[in-house]
Amino acid sequence: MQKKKFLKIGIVLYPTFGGSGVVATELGKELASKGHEIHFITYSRPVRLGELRGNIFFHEVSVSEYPLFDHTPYEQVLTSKLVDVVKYEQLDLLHVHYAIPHASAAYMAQQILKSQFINIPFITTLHGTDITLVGKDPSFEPVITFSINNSNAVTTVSESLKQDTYQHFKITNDIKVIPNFICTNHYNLENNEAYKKRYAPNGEFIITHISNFRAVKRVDDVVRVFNRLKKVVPCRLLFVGDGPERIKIERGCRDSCDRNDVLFLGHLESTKEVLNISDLFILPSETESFGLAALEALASRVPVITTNSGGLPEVVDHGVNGFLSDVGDVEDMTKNALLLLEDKSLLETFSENAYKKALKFDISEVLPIYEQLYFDTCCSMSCS
Ligand code: GMT
Repeated sequence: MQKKKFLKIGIVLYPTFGGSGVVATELGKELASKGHEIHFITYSRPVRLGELRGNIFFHEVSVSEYPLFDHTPYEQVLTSKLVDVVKYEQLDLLHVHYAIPHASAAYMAQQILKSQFINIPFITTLHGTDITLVGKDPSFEPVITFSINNSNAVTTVSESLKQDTYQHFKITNDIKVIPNFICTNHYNLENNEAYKKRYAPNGEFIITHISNFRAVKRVDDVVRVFNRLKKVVPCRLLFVGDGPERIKIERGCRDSCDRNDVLFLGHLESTKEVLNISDLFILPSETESFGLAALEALASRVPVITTNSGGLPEVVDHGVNGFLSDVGDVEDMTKNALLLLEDKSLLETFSENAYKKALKFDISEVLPIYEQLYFDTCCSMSCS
């Protein structure tokens, strides 16, 4: 096969506020700006998609309810959609984000297309919870193992997730680490004192946490650290995002915190503006395959107080652009946060270091690695 300059790529993703959906959407947008044709395939329009351009398409997987089914078979509808889109849009490659059900649907679609003499490779990117949480449920294990081993290429977003995958499953396929990335130039915002004043009218420090409020994020540790900080330095806490734990945390804050000190901003389409006015970011997660939110904070020059679990030490350097503590050690997190909040020049140094670290994950570094993998995978499929 003659090497094409541009590929037609189908991207399968969860379209909501989770990091995997954000990474998949931003990747597709960047690939499109390089000239590739991108087809997003999922059940609703990805939140970060923005306006469609000439070479970006969205194919909705719409699942209708049948009275016979207690559970709607999304995977089968997705599989049929993949077959349809690959055939009629003449895609070169599928890139699926998250093992379940995307990799297994891609495998099934690949087999159906093969029976029609169409060969399409698929790449699976593992994002974390598909391996560390969902994957540990034995009822999914055979499907996850099979889909990883039968992907034409597999990537993980950190070295830690690669090791976890080998540890939890019987993997015979190679796994390539391609870290999450960020468009750092999107985070170079001007100082916005007026916006900062809205939340910190008396020059208080702004401490921020952004997540989907799942139990794994340990959001109550954020409140514990904040309440300790509050006794020593003037500060305000901004929560961005929403999810299962939010109501509990919000009610807890009404009892334990001053009404003006803690604000819940809910889901925001863009978090850059809030990070731009933040002094410190707290992410006390139980586990995190990478921690995209931490990288977004670093790109905004905000040092990160986090844990030493999963892939977080690959993103945050202890004592350089943030601090790593044991999971649940709120005393240590508080001590580390105070080291920065009580020393203006140290905070400034960490802030500059944060941006330097984020540059290592700039899209310009990571996109060529994905492109090379796409071409290699297409080539090895057509040569086999
Ligand atoms: O963290 C979440 O709850 C969402 C989850 C997802 O599937 O979108 O995020 C995972 O993928 C992100 C993008 O690769 C990573 O930055 C997150 O660390 C990872 N979450 C966990 O491992 C808990």
